[in-house]
Amino acid sequence: EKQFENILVEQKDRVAIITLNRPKALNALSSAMEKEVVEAVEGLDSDPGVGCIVITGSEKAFAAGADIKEMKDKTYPGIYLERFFHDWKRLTAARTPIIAAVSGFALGGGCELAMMCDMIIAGDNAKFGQPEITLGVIPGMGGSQRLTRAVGKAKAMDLCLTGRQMDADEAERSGLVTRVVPAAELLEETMKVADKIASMSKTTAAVAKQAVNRSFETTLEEGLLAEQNAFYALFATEDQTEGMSAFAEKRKPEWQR
Ligand code: CO8
Repeated sequence: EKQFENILVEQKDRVAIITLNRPKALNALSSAMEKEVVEAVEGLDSDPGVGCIVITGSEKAFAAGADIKEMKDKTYPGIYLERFFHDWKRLTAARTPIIAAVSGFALGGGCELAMMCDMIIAGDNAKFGQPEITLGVIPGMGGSQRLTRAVGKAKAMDLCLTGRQMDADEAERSGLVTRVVPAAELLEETMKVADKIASMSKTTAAVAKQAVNRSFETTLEEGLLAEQNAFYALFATEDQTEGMSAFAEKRKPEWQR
């Protein structure tokens, strides 16, 4: 078992849970935490025993942004040459579905980290925002791009230009979050979804995730072609044979994974 300093990693059946754990800084994202989260995700992603990854924080904060104290004295050449926070991108290369379970603040990089995940499930106390403008900067991990794709220009401009926070209900209405649940039941409700996903064929789930993500990168015609080819390709898997046979035989499928 690997020891991390800024996160906790545990596994329940086929679901792995990564808990951001810098409570004194409201889980502000540091470079050290970035390294650990990315390393943990890559390890879990390549583990056939893990069918879904949940990333969560504390009740008060999913993450209140990048660590402002770590960033404040950085210079342009410094931040550019070190490719500050570039490695978060590696999280989006994971094939395993990732759910962000958000309670409390998801601000700046915290909101952006949640948006890098495949689904966001929010406690009714969740607050989303891109307050970077109040610090004299702008979002840097996708806030101007993923947020705009998720909620549209009207809300994205509002959040990025005023720095205001959006509550869980507004986030759900706007299409940012998959569902809102009572804060006290956040992990329990998230685990139900995660268990369900993890009960599927890991290969099939990865292909489904990739197909949906493809729609953000390409035209409808190309996306449809990619989808159809992926569908055809799944007929080369034993999980397709098993899934369809199990249906016909009225039994539960047993996936190869
Ligand atoms: N960084 C560092 N420390 C933080 C951060 C943060 N982002 N957020 C909170 N903390 C610390 C506080 O400094 C405080 O520490 P201390 O006890 O030592 O003073 C502790 O956490 C508790 O915070 P508060 O006392 O402020 O708690 P409140 O409940 O009063 O307020 C808030 C909660 C509203 C969340 C408030 O803490 C806040 O406004 N935090 C900053 C939010 C913010 O501006 N986030 C955006 C940061 S910039 C960013 O994320 C850019 C990401 C893109 C980088 C991409 C690079 C390529």
